[in-house]
Amino acid sequence: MSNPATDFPDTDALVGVIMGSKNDWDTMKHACEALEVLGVAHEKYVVSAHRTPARMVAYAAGAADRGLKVIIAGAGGAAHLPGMVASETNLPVIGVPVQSRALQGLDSLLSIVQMPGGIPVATMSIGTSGAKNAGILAARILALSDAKLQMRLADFVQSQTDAVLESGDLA
Ligand code: RP5
Repeated sequence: MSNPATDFPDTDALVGVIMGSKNDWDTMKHACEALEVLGVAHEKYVVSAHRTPARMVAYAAGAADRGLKVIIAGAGGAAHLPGMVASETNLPVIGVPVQSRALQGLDSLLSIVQMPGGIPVATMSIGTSGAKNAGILAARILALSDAKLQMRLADFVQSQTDAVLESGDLA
């Protein structure tokens, strides 16, 4: 019998975006928005290392078989999710430190970035910029074997450059 807590449906997604709490969505939506802009199929789930550990192991261990190529994991505070996920899969894992209330995300950053040798997590900056960059980095990884995505990334970078130049210089 299937268990909705630990069984994940078939998917066409290439990137899995997971977060430790629904409260992380305000940050993690920036990863999904970047993937949307770049036309990268993705899925999103709340998966907590501490509150739903069995679900976390099931997601990470099954990710490659479900066709995912990259996992973006965001968490705040004692942010063990990215590292634990990286220990249960050989897919590249990108960690996003969510800004915490008590310590403004420094706790999240240090929890994610200080991985022991052998289990890498590509750690982004704290908060929304980190989440956005996580989406873009995932796209860059996928673009290594996707020429069309490479072109969309080049257009994206060019449009950023154009926007800065068009906004004019200081008076
Ligand atoms: C972490 O604890 C989550 O990633 C979240 O950032 C933090 C607080 O979670 P809530 O208490 O807001 O659900 O697991």
